[in-house]
Amino acid sequence: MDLIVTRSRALLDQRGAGSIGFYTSGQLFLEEYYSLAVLARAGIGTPHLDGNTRMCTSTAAEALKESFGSDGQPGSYDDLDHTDVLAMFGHNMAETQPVQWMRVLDRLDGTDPPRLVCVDPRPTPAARRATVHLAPRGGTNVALLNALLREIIRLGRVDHAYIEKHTVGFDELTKMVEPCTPSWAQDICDVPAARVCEAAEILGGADRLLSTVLQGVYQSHQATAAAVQINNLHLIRGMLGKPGAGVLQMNGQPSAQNTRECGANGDLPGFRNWENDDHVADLARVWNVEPTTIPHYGPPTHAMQMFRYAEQGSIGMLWISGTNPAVSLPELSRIRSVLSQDGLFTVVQDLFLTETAQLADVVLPAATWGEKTGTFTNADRTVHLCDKAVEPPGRARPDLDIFLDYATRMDFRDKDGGPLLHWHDAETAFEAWKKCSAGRPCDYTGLSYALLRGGSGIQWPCTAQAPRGTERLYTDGITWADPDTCEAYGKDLVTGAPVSVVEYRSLNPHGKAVLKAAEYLPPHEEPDESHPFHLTTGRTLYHFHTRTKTGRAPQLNAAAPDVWVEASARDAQALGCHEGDLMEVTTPRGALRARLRVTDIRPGLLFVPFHYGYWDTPAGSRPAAGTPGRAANETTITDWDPVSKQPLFKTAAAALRLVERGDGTSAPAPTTAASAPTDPDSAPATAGGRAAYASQAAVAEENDSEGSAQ
Ligand SMILES: Nc1nc2c(c(=O)[nH]1)N[C@H]1C(S)=C(S)[C@@H](COP(=O)(O)OP(=O)(O)OC[C@H]3O[C@@H](n4cnc5c(=O)[nH]c(N)nc54)[C@H](O)[C@@H]3O)O[C@H]1N2
Ligand SMILES: Nc1nc2c(c(=O)[nH]1)N[C@H]1C(S)=C(S)[C@@H](COP(=O)(O)OP(=O)(O)OC[C@H]3O[C@@H](n4cnc5c(=O)[nH]c(N)nc54)[C@H](O)[C@@H]3O)O[C@H]1N2
Ligand SMILES: [Mo]
Repeated sequence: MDLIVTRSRALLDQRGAGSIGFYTSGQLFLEEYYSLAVLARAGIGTPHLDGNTRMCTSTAAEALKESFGSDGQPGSYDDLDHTDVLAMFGHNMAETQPVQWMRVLDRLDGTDPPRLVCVDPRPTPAARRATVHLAPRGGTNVALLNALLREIIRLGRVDHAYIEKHTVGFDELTKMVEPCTPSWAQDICDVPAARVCEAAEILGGADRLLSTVLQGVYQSHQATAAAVQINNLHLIRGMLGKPGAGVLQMNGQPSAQNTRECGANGDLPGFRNWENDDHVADLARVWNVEPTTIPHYGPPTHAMQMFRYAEQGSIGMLWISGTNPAVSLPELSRIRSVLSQDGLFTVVQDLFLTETAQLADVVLPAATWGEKTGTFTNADRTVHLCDKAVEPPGRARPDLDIFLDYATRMDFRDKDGGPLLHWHDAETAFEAWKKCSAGRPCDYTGLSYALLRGGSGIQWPCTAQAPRGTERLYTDGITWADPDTCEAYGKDLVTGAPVSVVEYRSLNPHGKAVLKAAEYLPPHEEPDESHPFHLTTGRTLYHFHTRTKTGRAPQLNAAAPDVWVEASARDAQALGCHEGDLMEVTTPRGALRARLRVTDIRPGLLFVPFHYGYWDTPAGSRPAAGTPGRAANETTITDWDPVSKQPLFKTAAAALRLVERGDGTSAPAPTTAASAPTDPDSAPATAGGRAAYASQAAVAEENDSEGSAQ
């Protein structure tokens, strides 16, 4: 910590606040993000603070800002119990939110099952249960959504009273989607026009429509444009703010919502608008600093840009907490070279010696949930308290303690000379955050640790007026889109150029929801002769991200011990390849090697899970320059959605070739998931084993023997 403080002081003296950057997570606690945001924005005074939420949910946030003027999930998870049509867009819920999926299975197998519409190019478990499954070409969501909107408008399945009262922009939207016929969409998306019509019938006929949206939408070149069309679907149908009718622009990580609320991403805390001087002044009042202390002369720096600054040398210190960018960022050869530069002082705060930590100058061992206390907020605004259960091992410390220690050593002060971070533990940090959230959409002022200990989660806003929290937003009109209160004035969906306050005022003077239309644009990288496949990447049920935890859980690891590549039977046959063959997947950025799994995936598409870092994990060896590794991100591109700046992990052009015939052993891919083989006999079924069973007695016995060993 001495070394970090010495280096920070030197950089601040010599090169100013812009030479220090912070890249954090969607997996810490609210109290930790808030402390980090205060120390970075008002202590250091740097615009360079973002989360891995940039890879994850920046599109969710941006889509909510575009449509409703502010971040904040309109719907509630409880809507799953009431909906009559559930639509999933680019969301493999059964594998990535299995607890939620159990709730859906209860509905699907219950007395009054909802109809399920699933938009995903892979045969996910949800797709297999869907009433209508649309499997579009990758990167064509906007074309498909525009055709669906067109059909719904054409059929007159719109709520004109709602549109009139609560929205602006319906005429522009109608005009934009008018030429987008189902047969036009068929040509672009390669989905039969009849299926598009069928889906439009179901979506248009729903009494209580619930949509969920995730990475199949967010990680592509028109991410925000597509996510906004799903908001539009709900707005034109008046499907918001009532039981069963809502949009869930989902989050992936457990506390990504908190990263955004606390402004540890590229936004200001409390969904304040960095372009609104009153909002900045209000934040300065909360922190008791001068407004000029808080950088707001331009947009806060997004993560992809921070790595660019580090590459170019203007950022001289990068503090990475709770994320493993040497596996999770696109174009890994570049990221490795950025992180290994002599000129960059890298601090990594993690539970394990990850691929990223191995490249760091200083590693700070952190404690994780269960070893520390704090709150986290779900995608549907539900706040939970997570109490410490055990001591952290060794010298690991809670992230909060690490940040507070740094702030103390740096002697950050407010304008009266008092400590800038005047809290000392999780609960006092929470109390400080409550003051910062007051009067904003994410108002926590009615919450307390005592209240949160009293029962399960409570949804914000929770205030004196709404002491039990708020189940759904926008039950009575749109509340945060007014030009004076909104978090953002929006951006052009094609270029990302900001809409000015003057334009916003004239477009939306009364603070209604904005129906923003977008024309379809083809993906930036399309298959060609040398790279004939479309490559997409994502997740499997049994692993979480870069496997720092799940790779250490024997049962999970055994279910999916190594990387694989999915291809259709048609493509495998054309290449003369079979289940278990060792393949090389190449894009213009790099290559990876993986065993082949033949599935019912859409022909022309390849899928690689992104969980596997360097070879021989957990603390593996780095691929030598030029040799193929196994990480999906060896192949992905440094490119992002112009609005949300979220990278394009889902669309690349790739070549596939055989390296070595398999010996008859199947690919290390689960059979219970989207990776299920077309031929069930080609791979042994993924099954649990003894290690999956635990009894209270056995656990108690184990604890006893550990206790006596200590
Ligand atoms: N088991 C497990 N669960 C997790 C995680 C994990 O690592 N493992 N991570 C968590 C996190 S942080 C996140 S963000 C979520 C992510 O959860 P999801 O978004 O559900 O997961 P992904 O596998 O990234 O992508 C979802 C689907 O997008 C589809 N897709 C690809 N291209 C397109 C396209 O162009 N259009 C459409 N409509 N679909 C497309 C893919 O086929 C894939 O099935 O999961 C969370 N839950
Ligand atoms: N190709 C491809 N790349 C992707 C994606 C994709 O779909 N395809 N998805 C993207 C998405 S949505 C996401 S969210 C990212 C995820 O990418 P990462 O954030 O890099 O993935 P994780 O493995 O979850 O890394 C979290 C790290 O935090 C550590 N950690 C856990 N809890 C704590 C804690 O309490 N404190 C501290 N200090 N550390 C902790 C873990 O050990 C781990 O090393 O990957 C992105 N990258
Ligand atoms: Mo994510």
